[in-house]
Amino acid sequence: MKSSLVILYHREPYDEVIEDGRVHYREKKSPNGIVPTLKSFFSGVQQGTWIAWKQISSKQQATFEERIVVEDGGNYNVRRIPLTADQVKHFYHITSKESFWPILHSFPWHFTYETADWENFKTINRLFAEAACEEAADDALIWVHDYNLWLVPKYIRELKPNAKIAFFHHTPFPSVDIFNILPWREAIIDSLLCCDICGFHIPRYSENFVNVAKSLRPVEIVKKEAVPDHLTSVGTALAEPEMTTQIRYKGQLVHVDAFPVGTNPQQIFSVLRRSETEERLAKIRQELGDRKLIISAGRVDYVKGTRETLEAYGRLLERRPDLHSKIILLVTSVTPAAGMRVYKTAQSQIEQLVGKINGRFAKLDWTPILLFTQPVPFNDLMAYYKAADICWTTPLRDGLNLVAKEYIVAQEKGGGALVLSEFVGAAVELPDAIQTNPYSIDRMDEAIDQAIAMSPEERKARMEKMYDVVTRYDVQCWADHLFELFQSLDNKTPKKEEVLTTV
Ligand code: GDG
Repeated sequence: MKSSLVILYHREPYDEVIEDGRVHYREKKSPNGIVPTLKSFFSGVQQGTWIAWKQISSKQQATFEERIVVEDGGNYNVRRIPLTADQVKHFYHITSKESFWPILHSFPWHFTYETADWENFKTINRLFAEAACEEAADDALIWVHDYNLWLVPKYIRELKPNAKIAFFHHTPFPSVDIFNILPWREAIIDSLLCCDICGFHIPRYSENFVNVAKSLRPVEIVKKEAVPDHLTSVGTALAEPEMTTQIRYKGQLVHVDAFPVGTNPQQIFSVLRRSETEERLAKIRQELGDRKLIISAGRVDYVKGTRETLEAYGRLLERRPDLHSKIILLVTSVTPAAGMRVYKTAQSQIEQLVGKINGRFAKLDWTPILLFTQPVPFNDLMAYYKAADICWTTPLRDGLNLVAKEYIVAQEKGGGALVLSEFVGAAVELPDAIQTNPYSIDRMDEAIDQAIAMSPEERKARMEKMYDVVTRYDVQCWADHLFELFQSLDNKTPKKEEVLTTV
């Protein structure tokens, strides 16, 4: 049976573990904001397929299963594209992470061209497109995720000219001056201009995309709109007053849209209600005693600004001896995938800095920073979010930042405070966070001081407003928006109820 929904995301939705000679599929351990979001999207699908790569050795080729069925909250096939270790290294670890990632996050000085393998990238993107066309029903929704699969829309369009293709960028999309550093910019933009829908988290990114497209190709601007009321339109670093919502190129109408990913509040509530989470939370609170907990969670990555956060914490302890023994900073800084040389420097800088600060301030009964470099189980993470007085999430650049939204949900209108970078997509949705500029020592210091000093009344008032936003614009709302957009394309598109019952 062909699928009515085909999702292409390069990583598999589970970890494959071999125990007692048998293969088991387990919840992914490494932190990743995208996999759980897309998994929840499948929860009500009648027939869906997820397409990902799978690294296999030559010995495994003979017994490799291309398609497997996953039953974790939704029934769907996973179609696996077998790749060699060398292909994975050059596609993901090098070309994606050392060439595209720095450009997407406006770190052009990290961009490397010489090691990129564009031919391998094209080959793998073509394999994904071919698999999608084999799996998709004629009227299927084919939804491609993230920059690793930038060329897939073009290849699908060649193989299946009438396919309905949506693309969503989970990262920022940089300004035209930065994006055009990529020597492959025309091929990427030509592919994105083959989509029916090209989605981004926020209007700044979608406008950046339109400006890049305009700079490289004679695209026609068909429609512009004011940004939706719930997104900040003026006065902050990523605010944008209006957005282009339709462009046309070579007869293809592309709907350009900005709809930030939401988190899954129901999942967080159900985790918080589990007895083991309640016990964990009680234990954390008991161990904390009178101490305040600040949490900073995320993957190891220079864009996440963990070094800048640690430096700000060091300065805080330096100028506020009154806080010694009274606060603890819990940092999760977990390597997302093994073997990425790009993260080695970031990780060792973090470890050194933690050692330096703890070495300078620790007492026998107080360690100022707790650093976890192994993934914290999701239950425990939610208990930490709930227990934390402050969530400090100040990336130098981040597409959205789900950590901020998860913290708000886990607080359940409690009295926590959120210190948030102005340079993450979520800042446009959360004007009630304490917003700060992680590039500025003064702004970072002021923000953490403000969070520590904020009255319980003000914390609660701000948290309530943010909770309303995050629970209203949740992952369900995100999925609904895409389906509404899809339905508006033409009436041949399957109705949402025909593809999904619930998300
Ligand atoms: C990409 C974009 C965009 C963190 N530490 C642990 C752990 N986490 C979880 C968090 C959160 C996820 O990892 C991180 O999500 P983010 O959104 O913050 O960032 P990315 O993974 O970089 O995601 C990002 C996102 O896509 C969605 O579009 O927001 O901008 O870069 O869910 O809670 N989870 C566990 N243990 C940990 O130690 N279990």
